[in-house]
Amino acid sequence: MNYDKIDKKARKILQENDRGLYTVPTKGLYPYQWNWDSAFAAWGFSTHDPRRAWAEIETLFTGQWDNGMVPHIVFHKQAIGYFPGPDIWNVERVPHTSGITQPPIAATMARAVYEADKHYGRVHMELMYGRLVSWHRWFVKYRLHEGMVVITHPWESGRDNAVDWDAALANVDGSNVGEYHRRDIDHVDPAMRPKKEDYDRYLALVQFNRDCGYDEDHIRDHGPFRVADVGMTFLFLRACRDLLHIAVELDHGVDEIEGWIKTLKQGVERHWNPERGHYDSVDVRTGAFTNSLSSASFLCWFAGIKDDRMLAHYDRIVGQVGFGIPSNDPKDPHFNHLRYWRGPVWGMVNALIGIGLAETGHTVHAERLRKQTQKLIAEHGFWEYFSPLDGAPAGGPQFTWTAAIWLTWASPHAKGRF
Ligand code: 9WN
Repeated sequence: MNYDKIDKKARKILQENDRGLYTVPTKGLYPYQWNWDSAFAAWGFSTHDPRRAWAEIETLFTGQWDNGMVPHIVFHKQAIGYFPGPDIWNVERVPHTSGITQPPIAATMARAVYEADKHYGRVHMELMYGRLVSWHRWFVKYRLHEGMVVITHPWESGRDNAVDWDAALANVDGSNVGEYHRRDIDHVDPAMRPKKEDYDRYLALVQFNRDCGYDEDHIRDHGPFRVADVGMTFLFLRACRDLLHIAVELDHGVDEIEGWIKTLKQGVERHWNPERGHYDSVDVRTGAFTNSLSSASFLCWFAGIKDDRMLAHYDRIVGQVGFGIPSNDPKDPHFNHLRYWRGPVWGMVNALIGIGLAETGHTVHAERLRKQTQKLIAEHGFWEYFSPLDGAPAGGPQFTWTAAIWLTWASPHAKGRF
């Protein structure tokens, strides 16, 4: 295998998806700037172009709202290929944005970019610090429920049609959203995307949030969908730890962030589903566990939780499939190897799980996961996601975050850690 050639290809993908000061996740399917995709892109750029890496993060924060929220999409310019666009979200600010957020990994990736080149990065880190703190404050103020991070729309999780949301979504009425034209299935096989009944409900939730003027207090009290997402809690805990590290480095006070970490650790305990013996999401409106063992449950190590109880699940699953941790347990009755977040394996989730495993001392597991992901991408290409059964490519091609994690973690030439 010619890994130099694959490294080159990965850099070329970042370059081709680069719109100057931000990258799109992939041409056609996703023509705007997405929140956590950009954080991964910055990490990818940090391997060869720190200046561009900082620009990516700074451009993302041009979309930050006055209340601190960083939206899941920033619509820097009108594009026709994606629905719902800025006209549907109807957020009155420039640049236009969506009205919901996404996994807060920017602090983690900003730290990674900073560590890659501290001398150049110092002033950028100083400029970003306050904005990162204000986004984290927004989460703490509006989105913590007993220390767990709550999402008000499946798109916020970044795992749109995961089994975790099934029961909660069943209570959302999607029958009155009117006619609309989905653009995603103009680009990708519908069998690899969420179903129409999911989309109707996604739109109903967009309309609810928009029609109350994105009033978080109102959404908390009356919103039809509120789920504590185990993935968001782990990623936010990790991001708070990274923010704490940055605070020390820049000589800022740490008490507030330490308080958040303490609260989130209590939340992590509430995510433990004792009946099924794994970390799980919780439907806040009913108090019920979602009974979903997804790849997000394995982000515990990335959050710094030293918990060997998840290892037996891990070994069983990777023993069953060949390319890391799939987005849904292969033995779950809803498992579907190609349908998006209900079975496929995602390279960048493997990367986070692998880094977590290595950091918590599970080095053999970590190395095996890295090698499996390396083989997956080297043999099948830089796709959005893949079948965990045979590695078949799925979703969009030439994907930014798959290229980014290749350069930072999966390539034999990569650092393989932060
Ligand atoms: C909705 C861009 C995004 C990712 C998400 C992924 C998918 C969007 C969609 O694509 O979601 O945000 O329209 O399907 O689920 O994680 O950020 O790559």
